[in-house]
Amino acid sequence: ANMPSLLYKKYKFSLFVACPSLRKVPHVLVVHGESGATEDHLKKVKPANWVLHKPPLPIAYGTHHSKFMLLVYHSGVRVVVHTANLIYVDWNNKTQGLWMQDFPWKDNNSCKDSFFENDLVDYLKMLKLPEFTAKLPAVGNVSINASFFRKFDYSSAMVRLIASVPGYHTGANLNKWGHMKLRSVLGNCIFDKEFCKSPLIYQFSSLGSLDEKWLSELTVSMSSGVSSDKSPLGIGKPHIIWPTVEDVRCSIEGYAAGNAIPSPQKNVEKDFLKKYWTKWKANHVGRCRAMPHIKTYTRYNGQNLAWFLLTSANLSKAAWGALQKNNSQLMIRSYELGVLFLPAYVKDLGSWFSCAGNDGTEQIAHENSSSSSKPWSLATLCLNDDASEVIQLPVPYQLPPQPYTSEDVPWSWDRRYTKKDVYGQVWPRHVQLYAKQDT
Ligand SMILES: *[C@@H]1O[C@H](CO)[C@@H](O)[C@H](O)[C@H]1NC(C)=O
Ligand SMILES: *[C@@H]1O[C@H](CO)[C@@H](O)[C@H](O)[C@H]1NC(C)=O
Ligand SMILES: *[C@@H]1O[C@H](CO)[C@@H](O)[C@H](O)[C@H]1NC(C)=O
Ligand SMILES: *[C@@H]1O[C@H](CO)[C@@H](O)[C@H](O)[C@H]1NC(C)=O
Ligand SMILES: *[C@@H]1O[C@H](CO)[C@@H](O)[C@H](O)[C@H]1NC(C)=O
Ligand SMILES: *[C@@H]1O[C@H](CO)[C@@H](O)[C@H](O)[C@H]1NC(C)=O
Ligand SMILES: CC(=O)N[C@H]1CO[C@H](CO)[C@@H](O)[C@@H]1O
Repeated sequence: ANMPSLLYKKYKFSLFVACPSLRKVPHVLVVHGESGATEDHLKKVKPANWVLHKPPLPIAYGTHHSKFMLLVYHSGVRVVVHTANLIYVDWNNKTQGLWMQDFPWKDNNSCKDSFFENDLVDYLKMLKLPEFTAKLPAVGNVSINASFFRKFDYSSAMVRLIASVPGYHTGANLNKWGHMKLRSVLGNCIFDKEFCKSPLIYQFSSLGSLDEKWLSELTVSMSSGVSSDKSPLGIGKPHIIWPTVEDVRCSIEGYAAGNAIPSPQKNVEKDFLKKYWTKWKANHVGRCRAMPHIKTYTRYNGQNLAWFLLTSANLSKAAWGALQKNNSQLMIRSYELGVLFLPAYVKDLGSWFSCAGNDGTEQIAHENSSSSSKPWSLATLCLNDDASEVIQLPVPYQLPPQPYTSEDVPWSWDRRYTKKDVYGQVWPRHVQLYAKQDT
């Protein structure tokens, strides 16, 4: 009865098998990045209630890489941003991240908007969604397009959206996407003094062809923000968390896991990168052997976090964008979507609104104004402090990360590895899991 009416998601075949109930949803809009035989097959086998849409990719080597869902319920909308493809192995054998929050319909005539709403609608507009009409219990026949999503009240949003869309972004759009969006959002935030010059983590599952100049451009964005005395936090030292060959060999999938860590030697084995390598260690959450497909970026001091970003974006110019023309233009190739956790956006909600509640109507989210005025802070699960103003995020790796030793070799997928893995296999190994390998 309270079935979501719409779903936007990067397409993967196994969805048909895994989720037969999706056939009962009146409208499913699938935003995908497939082409060729996979796209043809998809068109052939799709149920009648599915509308397929491939967003424009105006720049070569771009992909639609975002992983998110907008689920429209009788009572509101559920927004889900995650890192896993809709395939078995991604959800069962890897480390992934998922964020979600439910938002109620706005009251009639409410014109309350929010950063979250504007960012979401701006992003959806860039996807050039096909418009269609749906009959929804809450509002009757309604046209479904990007602006439709303004009908929900996102004022309780706990995160900011950080998206990438392909294009040459200039002028007012320079700070709207990619790492320049992150730079501008962080630049408007005040952080605790403990984060002055504190280090950064870049953690992802595919490494683009980088150079030092671009990496410092990205690091300027990641280091953005001011401390309570209004002085800039200053540049943080980046650490790259990346699995070693031994991590992949000994993982629960063996070398096969390397298929989803698709980076060639020429990208991985650059001399200037050596100083950044640190290990994937996740004993505290039991995920050492579940290889990361999650992508996260954060700034930390001890177990405290200035901010935390969960995203689809790899460490690549295609995903984050590269400045051009004397820094007046940001060129981005791909679509990416992430959520940025910031202490300033944590709200003390008296109760959580849930779309899946009995009828959804009684659970309107509201801020609890009577609570203490101590500012919120973010931390890992390892912080030994149960102060109620601390939000502990399930950061999957241990901080601080340990640097590689002289024996550690960063994983690259086009080398030969002859030491047998847990399944007695060597690499290269042909892994046919689905038609087209996605990173
Ligand atoms: C909004 O207006 C519609 C009719 O226009 C009405 O059915 C509905 O109950 C109203 N919703 C609220 C929350 O006031
Ligand atoms: C809603 O749309 C359906 C067809 O899409 C139509 O049959 C129906 O009359 C419409 N209802 C209203 C109230 O416009
Ligand atoms: C988009 O949908 C909204 C509400 O669903 C509707 O009011 C608006 O006219 C539509 N916009 C366009 C450009 O068709
Ligand atoms: C997932 O891991 C399990 C062991 O935990 C293994 O049996 C299975 O083959 C793996 N699946 C894939 C597709 O790698
Ligand atoms: C580049 O931009 C800077 C500051 O924005 C400006 O001072 C400088 O003249 C520009 N250089 C060129 C070559 O346009
Ligand atoms: C608001 O916060 C106070 C103090 O934390 C708590 O005692 C109270 O129960 C909260 N009110 C609601 C409605 O949750
Ligand atoms: C889809 C996507 O953005 N993946 C990128 C991750 O980084 C690699 C570089 O190794 C790119 O080739 C992929 O396109």
